[in-house]
Amino acid sequence: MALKVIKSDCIMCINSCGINAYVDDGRLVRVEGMPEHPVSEGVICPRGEALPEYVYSPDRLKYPMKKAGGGWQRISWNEALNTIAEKLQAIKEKHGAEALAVYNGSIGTENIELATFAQIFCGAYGTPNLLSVEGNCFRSRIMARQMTFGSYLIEEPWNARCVIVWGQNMDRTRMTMANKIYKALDSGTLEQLIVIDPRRIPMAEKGIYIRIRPGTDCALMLAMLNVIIAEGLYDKDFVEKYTLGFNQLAEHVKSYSPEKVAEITWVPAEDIRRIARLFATVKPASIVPGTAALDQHINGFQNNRALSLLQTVTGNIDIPGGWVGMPYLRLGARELRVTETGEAIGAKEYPLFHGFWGRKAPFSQEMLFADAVLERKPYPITALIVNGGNPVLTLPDSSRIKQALEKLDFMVVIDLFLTETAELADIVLPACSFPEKSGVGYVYGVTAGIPYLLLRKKIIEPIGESWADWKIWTEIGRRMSYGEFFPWQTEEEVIDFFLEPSGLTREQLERDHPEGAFYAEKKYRTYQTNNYRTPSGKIEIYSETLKENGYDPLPVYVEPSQSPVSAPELAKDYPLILTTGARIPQYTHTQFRNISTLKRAAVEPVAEIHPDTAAQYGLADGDMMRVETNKGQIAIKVKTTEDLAPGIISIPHGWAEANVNLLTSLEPRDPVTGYAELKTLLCRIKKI
Ligand SMILES: Nc1nc2c(c(=O)[nH]1)N[C@H]1C(S)=C(S)[C@@H](COP(=O)(O)OP(=O)(O)OC[C@H]3O[C@@H](n4cnc5c(=O)[nH]c(N)nc54)[C@H](O)[C@@H]3O)O[C@H]1N2
Ligand SMILES: Nc1nc2c(c(=O)[nH]1)N[C@H]1C(S)=C(S)[C@@H](COP(=O)(O)OP(=O)(O)OC[C@H]3O[C@@H](n4cnc5c(=O)[nH]c(N)nc54)[C@H](O)[C@@H]3O)O[C@H]1N2
Ligand code: SF4
Ligand SMILES: [Mo]
Repeated sequence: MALKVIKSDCIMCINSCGINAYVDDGRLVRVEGMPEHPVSEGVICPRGEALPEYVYSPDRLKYPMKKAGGGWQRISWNEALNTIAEKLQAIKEKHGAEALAVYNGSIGTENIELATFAQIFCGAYGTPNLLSVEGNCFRSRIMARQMTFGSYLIEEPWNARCVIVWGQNMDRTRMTMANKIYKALDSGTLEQLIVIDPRRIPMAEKGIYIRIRPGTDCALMLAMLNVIIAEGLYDKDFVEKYTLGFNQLAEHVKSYSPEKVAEITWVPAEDIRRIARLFATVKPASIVPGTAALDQHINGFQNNRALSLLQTVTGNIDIPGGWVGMPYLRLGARELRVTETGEAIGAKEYPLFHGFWGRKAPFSQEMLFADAVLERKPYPITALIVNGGNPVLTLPDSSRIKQALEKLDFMVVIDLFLTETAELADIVLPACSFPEKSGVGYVYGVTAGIPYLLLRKKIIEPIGESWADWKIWTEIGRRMSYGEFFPWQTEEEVIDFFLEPSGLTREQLERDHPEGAFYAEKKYRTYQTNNYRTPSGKIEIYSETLKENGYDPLPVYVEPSQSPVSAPELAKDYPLILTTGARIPQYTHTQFRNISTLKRAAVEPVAEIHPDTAAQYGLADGDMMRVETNKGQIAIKVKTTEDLAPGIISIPHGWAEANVNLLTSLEPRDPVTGYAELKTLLCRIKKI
């Protein structure tokens, strides 16, 4: 039988690359990149290529199971769903709806059906505690840009003449964007590339490389603003017409001289001047910032604010090649409701994370989850449903998270595999992988700023008794008499509901545009006709909203909480800098260690360290060492590299056998977003 090609997209990570999936007699046999996809342009990574191995993995959960007698026992869907419905009802009656939390991991970003149905369920049940990955990823930058521009503007580096790649190793994490940047460099349209990173990443070879001390970026941003303003290199006309608070900023950044900031950041003053001048004069210019690398700091929110101000004062806003507004769609939003009853955990501590200007966010701050379970603060959480996530390995302070998960009265995990988190559950439910169900690919708008949409086709039949996430939530909801919130009978109806705001129909996408379609045109220079959607209608350089809530209205540099400057006593015991969560192309967070092609290419966890630092501790490549912070210790293999500055240890996350989150902490946190510090801690090492 001839091979059939199905055009779809891959959501094994946030890139959501377009794919051509080859099916032979109902079986997925091969996956290639889809050249005509405007975001990925034919690029895929080893995970995408391993998709057949992933979907047919013998480790897949094939039927619902319950914990019994210390092991797992197969049960029917009916028994699983009835038990869940009964337990959830009892919990609500005993403790109130907010005692249930639902955790959506990273997969909730690219899989909008999963995230939307979890949210509909939370709304119907009445719990405000939807713990989302947004509690430590991505929302910081969205919030900062919204607060500055009124909406989430997105970088457009492929049209820029100058690009700063700031804390993003896109050859490993965002190959689709790397591809666009390399193409622009090759064609000569991109003239000036600047890389700011403690690691000499591959892209650094193509431009100016600035090696920075981790966690000090805000100081560098403010020094660049200092130079740009002092030397009159800012866009006076733009600033005058469209912004508010420039004079306060000019005054504020006077105290961040390049000389002073050079001492903080390790970046020489002449380099600070050089990159500031280039960024301000080679136009258009776009800063492409890392998501985790700049956000997961004590000062992460202000990093994002300061980046917005660099774009603003240079007038690189809403022009091709700058940061640009997007015609967003609110897919699925019609049925969403943010629960009005009960206050989400973290709502008091992080009010802006929960919403501002009447725009309420549906999430609660996951960093406070363990306090609620273990200390009943501000009230007890006694049950958890994990829908696509592995928090026991991915949240900071794994010991405390594990303790909290073990204390829960009831826990359900919906996943494809029996993960480290699922092992702790009372019931596990088998979810379909994405090729076993239909969906809508829409994440390109938010991540790449490209208003494109694709029908994610069902490619193969579900494995075992696995179900699509939307169906699982619907069936639990119906058993709890929330049927009115879940009116959809078929997957087609679900897709139609999601597509409704797009103006595109399922039939059009299936028949005429299997490769996907643009749902709108991007517009530039809209500020000439429209106001910004901030309270003042202008770009708010000085933020009254932040001030009213007790925060710095202009970004202020704050030392990482663990550093020789902020914690000299701690630094005596723990003299090295620990940065966590460097990614490699084979894995997404905790996933895919069971896929043999991928595992063969990246067999075990390694800690990267400069050879000189290793030598100081008598360590060489392949040795085992103990890494210890004030939180805990792990054993891990040494890999030396001159790409990192001496004195820094870089350890990836997601490995159960060397779980770096045994070394991280749930506090202190960014005061605005509640994000934890994962990129700059102090540690010590010892050969073992
Ligand atoms: N120390 C440290 N910790 C970190 C980070 C760091 O840099 N350093 N990074 C953080 C960041 S940025 C993130 S985003 C988080 C990620 O944290 P998590 O999202 O908790 O981690 P994942 O391993 O991606 O978990 C996703 C799970 O979803 C399952 N899954 C996949 N597809 C589906 C599906 O369709 N349905 C269902 N039900 N399940 C599915 C997978 O099998 C997997 O078990 O980790 C964070 N943790
Ligand atoms: N293969 C793969 N790709 C992924 C993921 C994955 O798990 N695997 N996860 C996805 C997700 S959810 C996310 S959030 C993103 C995360 O990715 P991002 O945060 O966008 O960044 P990365 O591309 O991992 O690169 C981080 C770079 O920042 C540098 N860095 C670390 N700390 C600092 C600092 O303080 N300042 C500066 N200037 N640089 C610093 C590191 O040295 C590294 O080179 O990746 C996404 N893509
Ligand atoms: S980068 Fe790889 S895993 Fe991520 S969407 Fe693309 S092909 Fe899939
Ligand atoms: Mo993330």
